[in-house]
Amino acid sequence: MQSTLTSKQLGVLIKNKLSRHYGISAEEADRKQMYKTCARAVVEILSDKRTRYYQKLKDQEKKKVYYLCMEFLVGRSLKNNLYNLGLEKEFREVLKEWNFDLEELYEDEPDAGLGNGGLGRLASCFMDSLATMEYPAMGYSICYEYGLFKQKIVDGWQMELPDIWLPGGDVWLNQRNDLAFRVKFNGHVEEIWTNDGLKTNYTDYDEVEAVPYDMMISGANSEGVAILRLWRARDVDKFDMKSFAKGDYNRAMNEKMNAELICKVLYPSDNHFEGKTLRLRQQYFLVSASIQNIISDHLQQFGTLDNFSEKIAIHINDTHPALCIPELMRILLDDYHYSWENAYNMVISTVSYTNHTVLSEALETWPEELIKQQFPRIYGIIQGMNESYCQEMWNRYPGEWGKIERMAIISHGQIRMANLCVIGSSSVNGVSKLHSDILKSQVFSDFYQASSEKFTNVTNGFAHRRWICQANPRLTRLLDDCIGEEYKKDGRKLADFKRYSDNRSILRQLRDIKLANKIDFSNLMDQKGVSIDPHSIFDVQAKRLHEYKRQLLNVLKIISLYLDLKDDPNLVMPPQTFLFAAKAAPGYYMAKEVIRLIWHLSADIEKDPVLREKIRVVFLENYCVTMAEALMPAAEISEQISLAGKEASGTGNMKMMANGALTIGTMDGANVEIFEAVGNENMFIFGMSAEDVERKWAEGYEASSYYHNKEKIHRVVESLRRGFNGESFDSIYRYLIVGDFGVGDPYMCLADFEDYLKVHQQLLDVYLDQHKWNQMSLFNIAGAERFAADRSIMDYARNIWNITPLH
Ligand code: 26V
Repeated sequence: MQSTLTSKQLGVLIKNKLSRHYGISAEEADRKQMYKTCARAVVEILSDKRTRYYQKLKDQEKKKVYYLCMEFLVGRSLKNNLYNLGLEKEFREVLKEWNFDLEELYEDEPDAGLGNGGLGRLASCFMDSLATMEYPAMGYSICYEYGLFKQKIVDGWQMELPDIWLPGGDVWLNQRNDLAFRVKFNGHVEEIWTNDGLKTNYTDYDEVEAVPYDMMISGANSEGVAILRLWRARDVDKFDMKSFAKGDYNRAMNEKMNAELICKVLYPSDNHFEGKTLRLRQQYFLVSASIQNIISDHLQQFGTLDNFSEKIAIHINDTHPALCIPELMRILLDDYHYSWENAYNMVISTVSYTNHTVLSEALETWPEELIKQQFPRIYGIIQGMNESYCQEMWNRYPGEWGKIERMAIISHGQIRMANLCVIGSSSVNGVSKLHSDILKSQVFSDFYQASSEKFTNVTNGFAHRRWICQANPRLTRLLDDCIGEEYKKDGRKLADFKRYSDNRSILRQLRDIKLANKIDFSNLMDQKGVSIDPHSIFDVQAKRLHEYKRQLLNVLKIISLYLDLKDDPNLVMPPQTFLFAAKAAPGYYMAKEVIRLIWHLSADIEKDPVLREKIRVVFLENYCVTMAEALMPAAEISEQISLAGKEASGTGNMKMMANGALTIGTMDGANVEIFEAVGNENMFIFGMSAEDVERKWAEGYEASSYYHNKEKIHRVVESLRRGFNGESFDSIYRYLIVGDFGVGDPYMCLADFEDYLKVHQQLLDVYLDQHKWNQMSLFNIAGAERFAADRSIMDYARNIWNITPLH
């Protein structure tokens, strides 16, 4: 329910907090103090709400879901919680009395950037839906001291700076010392025979303490509150008093593990696996603390674990929390003495797994030796699972060594986390129809043959209240007027907006809204010293920088326009601004080269007053959730141009369509379902399909043949060697034509180039017909109906977790 606090009560609450924390009055507070105080007031309101909600859930003994994820890309919390609590108006009024502007206070909050991109933002959108729809749920992750790095571009080079979010972000965290658990690493395991059979004895281990910090997320207009529990590591006090008494302070401290290191920083790489020991320790730390917490909660409520899988669903978001499978086994076996078979069945029926990528370089495999050294008992359990599964498959497929080898958890000294997840869970899903099909037919084809019932699809979604209602208030007002407010609770109602597709006044309003949002965005960028013409077309590619996402293909298209204009400065072309926003993983050379290319191309164009009138390139530094919230409402063209078969889903594509942008894209990930939703006439599809791509590889792809035979391609690629703004890009030229295997770039930019250019031109032609464009835009907003995260969560709840909401 919406909170029923009056402005007056709120005023008292804020004044009390100011006095308690700072000993000052409202008139004396500065903006930072006021932001923190408002946040503290919201936390108090949320705590009360949570207490009531959790009591009800407990009384009903409802089944709960625990969502484990190494990343939650939360962004800001104040605005979202005030919106969801229905308290924005009251806060605004109270603050105004003291001459504070709520919108300005929002700007004082740092983003909680505890994630890399799609995976972590999805997890955060899901928390919002779980709370809003009142599903019993809790998220678990790590409280990184530094989130995803801050990006600075210096002369085209990406620099990474630490993201110091806790001063300012910490007000949302509620430390729970009462719920600390110990996590054990290293040491030795012995098996000993006792009267009760074989027992394991774990000795010489190192310990750290895991302390939870809870972040509460209010449901929108509901009684629900979701808790995101973030673990921090703390040294277990093993202070050696004897050494200290002798004056040997160093030795006295030696026993410490330096636990804080575990939670120091989020690994900044997405879709690329690096086998770093600290990362593995982070993963086990998350998993062990969370599973211990889940078990102790369950025992407190039910006094037995016999009904564990009836009452609990554990979801692992990608393979990163995969060790929760052997960890749960370990506790059931060693601490609660279940038989191997019973424990195994309990684990499988509790756990479900989502895969988020098919890129082979992203698949996690850890050396057996490392797992053995770090978590010897867990290693033993993985071995046991591997043996029993291989045996089972051997009985089913006698003699099929190759197949069994592919399905094994352990192979060639490596532990394959994806196989562990498939074997150790009852459900495996991809994140779009196409992606789930590829999982079945390629990545997990053997498993699909063996256990087809495990495999399913849940297409991703986005928190539409955040990404439409909060980010785009102008569009929200128009929607409210046209279709009422029901769509806020039920995203599917957005489809009603289609009724207005022939209403000229509404279409004009849509255009005005887009322009106003573009002006807002330009003003925002102006403050950062970036000038953007709000009357040019905003063509946006905003996502992590990765070869498979093909920002380079977009650049090649722009270079082609650039060369056309150099040849004929009088060429008629509507003015376009190409906006790029992307962070590259710090060690990813080619991604950083592409940023450098974008930057120098931009500088080159800026120097030419004729060119600048028609095409401009802007690299938006430090893309983050907060910037996305300003950018999505201003986007007119949404670039979703990954090589087909590679982008698992994409979610930026959904956010931009919902804000009225038209997609130019390939038939990849959720683009396929966007296409189903809006039809060919409301989208610009180009390039090879996933099947075409497979065929092309089988036939033999050679980038150089495009380069030699296609004049336009040749011209564009050549220009890379000559360079831009005085910088040559020979590295990219070689990447495109030669690549690592002599056949050119593995993501086939050149193969899709001509079609891309052609379709981009068609798009520009349509843009000139504003009526038609606005109509298409409207169909996209309405078509976003099926991409509300609420719908994804309902799919998970019904088909995978088997949970029901409070009401
Ligand atoms: C892998 C690794 C390897 C170890 C270091 C840290 C790290 C972080 C992330 C990953 C895998 C990331 C996979 C991912 O983000 N996939 C994206 O998931 C989105 C939500 O499902 C989806 O929309 C995107 O298409 C997909 O690329």
